[in-house]
Amino acid sequence: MNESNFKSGFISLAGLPNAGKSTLLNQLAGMHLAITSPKPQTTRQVVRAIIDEPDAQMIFLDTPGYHTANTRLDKNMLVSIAAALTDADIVILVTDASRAQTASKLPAMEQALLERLSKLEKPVILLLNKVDKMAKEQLLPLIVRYDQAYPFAAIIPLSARNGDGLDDLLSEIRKLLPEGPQYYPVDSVTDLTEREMAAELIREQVLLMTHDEIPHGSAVEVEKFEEIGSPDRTQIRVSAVIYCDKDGHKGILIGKGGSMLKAIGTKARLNIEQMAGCPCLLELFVKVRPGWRNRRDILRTLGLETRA
Ligand SMILES: Nc1nc2c(ncn2[C@@H]2O[C@H](COP(=O)(O)OP(=O)(O)OP(=O)(O)O)[C@@H](O)[C@H]2O)c(=O)[nH]1
Ligand SMILES: [Mg+2]
Repeated sequence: MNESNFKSGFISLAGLPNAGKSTLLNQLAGMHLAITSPKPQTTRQVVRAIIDEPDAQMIFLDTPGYHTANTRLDKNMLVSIAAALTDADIVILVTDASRAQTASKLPAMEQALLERLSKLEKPVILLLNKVDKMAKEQLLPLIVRYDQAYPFAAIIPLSARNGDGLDDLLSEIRKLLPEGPQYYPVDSVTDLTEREMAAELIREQVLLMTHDEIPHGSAVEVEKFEEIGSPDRTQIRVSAVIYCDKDGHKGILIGKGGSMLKAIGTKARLNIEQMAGCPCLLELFVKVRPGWRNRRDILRTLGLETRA
């Protein structure tokens, strides 16, 4: 094939927290690369999924939900969104259509995001996500409302959860994708390391199993990631710390007689084993680090300090 016919590009998924961006990334990748949960602000870092086609390479970037910044962590998240938008060839704005149908106006933060996007002058595809949760006749007024709000390159109803509409999205992207090189070797799935994925899989269980302030106030650091057996590893040994904001949170995360930590560990271990393809021995600890979301040193250790 003539190399100049090869198409490639960076496609950033943007939108409000909980819109379904990470669910979409996983659906595109065909595997659980990015953690997802019903709690807003699940994603804290950009996660990439690389999709190869015979004559194209698409690099999807899942970004944190666009929100108001209160902590240094929030500000870092906004910086990483801004970078993903600046670097993008195509932007996909993901919106929860099942929620949007009840409002007559676009949410203020979504409006603010669109204003930002208009300055970047890139093609923006609107995804009306979660259509599995709504009646078809509710779609048309929504399409009209968004069409009036922004000159989208396309508006596509989709269910990130069951994959309906995915082919329409991919064919729209192929039309917009510029000619370009193969940025990553074929079959690179993501740029996350297994160690980073293990930390995220543990945090996912914290998000799913705890409530109130704890999900947002927790972070996970993998301190040890050992591979046993060479050249074919037979086991991995992971030792990780869950950081939390307050003593009270530590008590809840450990649970009565250690029950909560055990439940988090059991589920996370199964997911880590699936990711790694071998048995995993998982050790979990909980440490209190008050105000860690504003501490540059801790954020750096966690890989969440994006700013210079
Ligand atoms: N019914 C339905 N639920 C969905 C769909 N897509 C996502 N969800 C659910 O919506 C919730 C949020 O999904 P995420 O993918 O974590 O959302 P996100 O946009 O990445 O959220 P942040 O990382 O917080 O910005 C999860 O409970 C998903 O299972 C969909 O198409 N249909
Ligand atoms: Mg997410």
